[in-house]
Amino acid sequence: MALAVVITLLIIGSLIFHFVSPWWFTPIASNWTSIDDTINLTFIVTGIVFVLINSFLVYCVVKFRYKEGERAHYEPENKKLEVGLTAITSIGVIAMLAPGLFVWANFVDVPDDAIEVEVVGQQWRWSYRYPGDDEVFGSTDVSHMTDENPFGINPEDPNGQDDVVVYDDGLRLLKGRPVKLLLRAKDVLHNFTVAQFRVKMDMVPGMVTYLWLEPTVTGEYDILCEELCGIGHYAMRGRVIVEEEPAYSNWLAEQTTFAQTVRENTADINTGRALYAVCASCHGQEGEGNEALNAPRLAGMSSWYMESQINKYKNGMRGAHEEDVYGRQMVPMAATLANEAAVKNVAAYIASMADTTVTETIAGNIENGRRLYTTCGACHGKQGQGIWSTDAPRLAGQNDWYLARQLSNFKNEIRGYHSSDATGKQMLLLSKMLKQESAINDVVAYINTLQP
Ligand code: HEC
Ligand code: HEC
Ligand SMILES: [Cu+2]
Repeated sequence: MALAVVITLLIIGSLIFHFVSPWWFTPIASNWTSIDDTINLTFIVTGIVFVLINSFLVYCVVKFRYKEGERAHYEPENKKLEVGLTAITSIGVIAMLAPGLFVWANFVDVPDDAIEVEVVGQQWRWSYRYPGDDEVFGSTDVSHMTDENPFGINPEDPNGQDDVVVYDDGLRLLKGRPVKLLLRAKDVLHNFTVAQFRVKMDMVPGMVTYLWLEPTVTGEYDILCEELCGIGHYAMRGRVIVEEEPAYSNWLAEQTTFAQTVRENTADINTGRALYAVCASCHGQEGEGNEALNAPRLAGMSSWYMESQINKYKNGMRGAHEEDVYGRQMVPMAATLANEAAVKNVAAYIASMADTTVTETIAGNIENGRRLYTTCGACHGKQGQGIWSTDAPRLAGQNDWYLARQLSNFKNEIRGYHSSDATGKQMLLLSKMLKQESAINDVVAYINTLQP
């Protein structure tokens, strides 16, 4: 009898939970209400079956419970019952699956007026490409991929010159206009998902997969990777911004084209050397860093990382938090670099500087640090040498006091918190794995032992 009561409570509890649960769909922001309808239909069918079967169980437990002197009746075959159950089950299964086929037919049939946008996934970031004024994408190939050409666009292809490349900003879509997203992966399987759009698709290296949708609500949503794609998988976040005209076209017109990124790449080290004179007062003549002035070593840092950080200071993504005492000092200094060319030139000069040696100031449990660093090495490299394809800078040979301060800045969310700072946000998420106070010192002490 107690069992019957428990099962009854289970049925009632499950129904109540289903209807008042706070974990429900986020408000939909695309045309794909049919996906919600099929999910709801599945809930209805499985819900009815759940209630019927469990109620039947309760009935049996009560009706056929043990009674003195009564014996079970053995009946292995019952044609009528079997035919009936098979028929009802078939109807239920068809009701759940058939509507999905119609939705799928829509899903693979992209409207003719859809805009095409390419999304590229890699461990662990997203970047986007628009076809430009000619509305045709340039061809791509892995053999063209370099740190200056992460999409691998064929430099000889005239269609590729006006392609708009977006690395650091989010994906922008136009409200009310169907869009076909062409999905590519550079390294492993990823999966492009925006919960509010209801559609998702795997990204497979060597293939171009696609999905289409029509954004219906303006706003900003998270892009998630829903394929477990490696150790930093959870840090693979992006954002999509749905806008109306003219904001969308204005934004698109401001972005750099592939041809522009190639042209800007011819950095001039001598001009950079002259610009560095300002920097030397804090970072040192040789770029060796100066602990008394809290300025880290710059010598030998790769130009892509230097550029990204200087631009972050310029755009308010770093050094803007009021508790970021040291970062704030860098903001006016970054502002002395008037344009993109100046940033590239000084970064190229810094990258050309010879390595300097640093003195250790931090002690910690190196064994524990080594254990913690296994995760870090996936992005920063086993020897802390830095890896451009993961956007993770070199750590080996950096001033340890600076590394420790950055780690606590990330942990306290005074660096990497800005909504446009995708790479900073990754590191912010990762820094949370250094839970104990001593973990920062341990991992930094281990980094001190690395020789790239
Ligand atoms: C007034 C002293 C000062 C001057 C001058 C200065 N910096 Fe800095 N810089 C700092 C400090 C302090 C930090 C560390 C910020 C932090 O701890 O968050 C820093 C950090 C940086 C970083 C980040 C390094 C990293 O590993 O992320 C870069 C890049 C940088 N500076 C470049 C420059 C360049 C280029 C110039 C010259 C245009 C310059 N700095 C001039 C004080 C200065
Ligand atoms: C998912 C990839 C990833 C992993 C894993 C990762 N990092 Fe990072 N890390 C980054 C990126 C990207 C940046 C650059 C952030 C930016 O652009 O502001 C960064 C920046 C840093 C910086 C700042 C360096 C500087 O010059 O300012 C430190 C220090 C750092 N990471 C340490 C670590 C440590 C320690 C771990 C392991 C606990 C770790 N990282 C794990 C991606 C990663
Ligand atoms: Cu992924």
